[in-house]
Amino acid sequence: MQNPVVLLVMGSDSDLPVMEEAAKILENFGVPYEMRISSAHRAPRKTALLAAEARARGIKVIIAGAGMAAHLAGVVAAETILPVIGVPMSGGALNGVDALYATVQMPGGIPVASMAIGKAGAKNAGIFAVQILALADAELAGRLAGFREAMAAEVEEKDARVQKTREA
Ligand code: RP5
Repeated sequence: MQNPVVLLVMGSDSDLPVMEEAAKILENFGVPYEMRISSAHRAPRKTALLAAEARARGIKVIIAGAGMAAHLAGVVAAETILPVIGVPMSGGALNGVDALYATVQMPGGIPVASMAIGKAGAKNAGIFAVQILALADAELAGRLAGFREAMAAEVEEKDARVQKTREA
Protein backbone atom coordinates (compact mmCIF):
# COMPACT_ATOMS: atom_id res chain seq x y z
CA MET A 1 0.00 0.00 0.00
CA GLN A 2 1.14 3.54 -0.75
CA ASN A 3 2.07 5.79 2.20
CA PRO A 4 1.10 3.42 5.01
CA VAL A 5 0.26 5.08 8.34
CA VAL A 6 -0.13 1.86 10.34
CA LEU A 7 2.59 -0.74 10.66
CA LEU A 8 1.10 -4.16 11.35
CA VAL A 9 3.88 -6.46 12.47
CA MET A 10 3.69 -10.05 13.69
CA GLY A 11 6.15 -12.59 15.03
CA SER A 12 5.43 -15.33 12.52
CA ASP A 13 3.28 -16.11 9.51
CA SER A 14 1.42 -18.49 11.82
CA ASP A 15 -0.05 -15.33 13.41
CA LEU A 16 -1.57 -14.21 10.11
CA PRO A 17 -5.07 -15.75 10.48
CA VAL A 18 -5.50 -13.75 13.72
CA MET A 19 -3.84 -10.54 12.56
CA GLU A 20 -6.00 -10.48 9.41
CA GLU A 21 -8.78 -9.25 11.74
CA ALA A 22 -6.82 -6.04 12.32
CA ALA A 23 -6.04 -5.75 8.61
CA LYS A 24 -9.75 -6.14 7.71
CA ILE A 25 -10.68 -3.24 10.01
CA LEU A 26 -7.99 -0.98 8.54
CA GLU A 27 -9.16 -1.85 5.03
CA ASN A 28 -12.81 -1.17 5.91
CA PHE A 29 -11.87 2.27 7.22
CA GLY A 30 -9.62 2.98 4.25
CA VAL A 31 -6.49 3.28 6.37
CA PRO A 32 -3.29 2.43 4.45
CA TYR A 33 -1.13 -0.06 6.31
CA GLU A 34 1.96 -2.17 5.86
CA MET A 35 2.08 -5.80 6.98
CA ARG A 36 5.42 -7.24 8.08
CA ILE A 37 6.76 -10.38 9.74
CA SER A 38 9.53 -9.85 12.26
CA SER A 39 10.44 -11.52 15.51
CA ALA A 40 11.80 -10.12 18.75
CA HIS A 41 13.74 -13.34 19.33
CA ARG A 42 14.46 -14.81 15.89
CA ALA A 43 15.25 -11.52 14.14
CA PRO A 44 16.02 -8.96 16.88
CA ARG A 45 18.05 -6.56 14.70
CA LYS A 46 15.43 -6.48 11.94
CA THR A 47 12.73 -5.81 14.55
CA ALA A 48 14.67 -2.98 16.17
CA LEU A 49 15.34 -1.33 12.80
CA LEU A 50 11.74 -1.68 11.64
CA ALA A 51 10.52 0.05 14.80
CA ALA A 52 13.24 2.71 14.88
CA GLU A 53 12.67 3.77 11.27
CA ALA A 54 8.86 3.64 11.29
CA ARG A 55 8.18 7.23 12.38
CA ALA A 56 10.47 8.76 9.77
CA ARG A 57 8.66 6.71 7.10
CA GLY A 58 5.31 8.29 8.05
CA ILE A 59 3.95 5.50 10.24
CA LYS A 60 1.72 6.88 13.04
CA VAL A 61 0.61 3.76 14.92
CA ILE A 62 2.15 0.31 15.26
CA ILE A 63 0.19 -2.89 15.91
CA ALA A 64 2.37 -5.80 17.05
CA GLY A 65 1.01 -9.32 17.43
CA ALA A 66 2.96 -12.25 18.85
CA GLY A 67 2.49 -15.49 20.73
CA MET A 68 4.19 -17.47 23.51
CA ALA A 69 6.90 -15.31 25.23
CA ALA A 70 5.52 -12.40 23.24
CA HIS A 71 8.16 -9.69 23.54
CA LEU A 72 7.56 -8.22 20.09
CA ALA A 73 5.26 -5.35 21.11
CA GLY A 74 7.53 -4.39 24.02
CA VAL A 75 10.71 -4.48 21.98
CA VAL A 76 9.07 -2.42 19.25
CA ALA A 77 7.81 0.10 21.83
CA ALA A 78 11.33 0.40 23.24
CA GLU A 79 12.62 1.54 19.83
CA THR A 80 10.01 4.18 18.99
CA ILE A 81 7.90 6.98 20.49
CA LEU A 82 4.94 5.97 18.30
CA PRO A 83 1.96 4.42 20.12
CA VAL A 84 2.25 0.61 20.07
CA ILE A 85 -0.78 -1.67 20.35
CA GLY A 86 -0.04 -5.26 21.34
CA VAL A 87 -2.04 -8.33 20.38
CA PRO A 88 -1.34 -11.54 22.33
CA MET A 89 -1.86 -14.67 20.21
CA SER A 90 -3.85 -17.62 21.48
CA GLY A 91 -2.43 -21.13 21.15
CA GLY A 92 0.61 -22.82 22.63
CA ALA A 93 0.64 -24.80 25.88
CA LEU A 94 -0.80 -21.86 27.85
CA ASN A 95 -3.31 -20.83 25.17
CA GLY A 96 -2.28 -17.19 25.00
CA VAL A 97 -2.08 -16.40 28.72
CA ASP A 98 1.72 -16.43 28.36
CA ALA A 99 1.51 -13.98 25.45
CA LEU A 100 -0.97 -11.78 27.34
CA TYR A 101 1.30 -11.46 30.37
CA ALA A 102 4.36 -10.83 28.19
CA THR A 103 2.52 -8.12 26.25
CA VAL A 104 0.66 -6.37 29.05
CA GLN A 105 3.22 -6.44 31.87
CA MET A 106 5.46 -3.68 30.56
CA PRO A 107 7.73 -1.87 33.02
CA GLY A 108 6.89 1.78 33.73
CA GLY A 109 8.25 4.08 31.04
CA ILE A 110 7.60 2.00 27.92
CA PRO A 111 3.84 1.50 27.47
CA VAL A 112 2.16 -1.04 25.22
CA ALA A 113 -1.63 -0.83 24.80
CA SER A 114 -2.43 -4.51 25.16
CA MET A 115 -5.61 -5.87 23.63
CA ALA A 116 -7.43 -9.13 24.41
CA ILE A 117 -6.01 -12.52 23.39
CA GLY A 118 -6.67 -13.64 19.81
CA LYS A 119 -9.07 -12.48 17.12
CA ALA A 120 -11.13 -10.09 19.28
CA GLY A 121 -7.87 -8.44 20.34
CA ALA A 122 -6.67 -8.12 16.76
CA LYS A 123 -9.99 -6.62 15.68
CA ASN A 124 -9.88 -4.14 18.56
CA ALA A 125 -6.26 -3.30 17.75
CA GLY A 126 -7.43 -2.23 14.28
CA ILE A 127 -10.27 -0.16 15.74
CA PHE A 128 -8.00 1.39 18.39
CA ALA A 129 -5.50 2.38 15.70
CA VAL A 130 -8.32 4.04 13.76
CA GLN A 131 -9.43 5.85 16.93
CA ILE A 132 -5.92 7.24 17.43
CA LEU A 133 -5.73 8.40 13.81
CA ALA A 134 -9.24 9.89 14.05
CA LEU A 135 -8.01 12.39 16.66
CA ALA A 136 -6.55 14.38 13.77
CA ASP A 137 -8.93 13.27 11.00
CA ALA A 138 -12.57 14.40 11.16
CA GLU A 139 -13.63 12.18 8.25
CA LEU A 140 -12.24 9.09 9.97
CA ALA A 141 -13.99 10.14 13.19
CA GLY A 142 -17.27 10.30 11.25
CA ARG A 143 -16.70 6.79 9.92
CA LEU A 144 -16.08 5.57 13.48
CA ALA A 145 -19.37 7.06 14.61
CA GLY A 146 -21.10 5.26 11.73
CA PHE A 147 -19.39 2.01 12.70
CA ARG A 148 -20.77 2.30 16.26
CA GLU A 149 -24.26 3.06 14.94
CA ALA A 150 -24.15 0.03 12.64
CA MET A 151 -23.18 -2.20 15.58
CA ALA A 152 -26.04 -0.88 17.68
CA ALA A 153 -28.47 -1.41 14.77
CA GLU A 154 -27.25 -5.00 14.48
CA VAL A 155 -28.01 -5.60 18.16
CA GLU A 156 -31.51 -4.17 17.61
CA GLU A 157 -32.07 -6.56 14.69
CA LYS A 158 -30.91 -9.54 16.76
CA ASP A 159 -33.15 -8.49 19.63
CA ALA A 160 -36.15 -8.10 17.30
CA ARG A 161 -35.48 -11.55 15.79
CA VAL A 162 -35.34 -13.16 19.24
CA GLN A 163 -38.55 -11.41 20.30
CA LYS A 164 -40.28 -12.68 17.16
CA THR A 165 -39.22 -16.29 17.77
CA ARG A 166 -40.38 -16.08 21.40
CA GLU A 167 -43.79 -14.75 20.33
CA ALA A 168 -44.32 -17.51 17.73
C1 RP5 B 1 5.98 -16.15 18.24
O1 RP5 B 1 6.05 -17.52 18.36
C2 RP5 B 1 5.12 -15.88 17.05
O2 RP5 B 1 4.49 -14.65 17.18
C3 RP5 B 1 4.14 -17.02 17.06
O3 RP5 B 1 2.90 -16.67 17.67
C4 RP5 B 1 4.84 -18.08 17.91
C5 RP5 B 1 5.10 -19.36 17.16
O4 RP5 B 1 5.77 -19.09 15.95
P1 RP5 B 1 5.98 -20.24 14.84
O5 RP5 B 1 6.75 -21.33 15.50
O6 RP5 B 1 4.60 -20.67 14.44
O7 RP5 B 1 6.73 -19.57 13.71
O8 RP5 B 1 7.25 -15.57 18.06
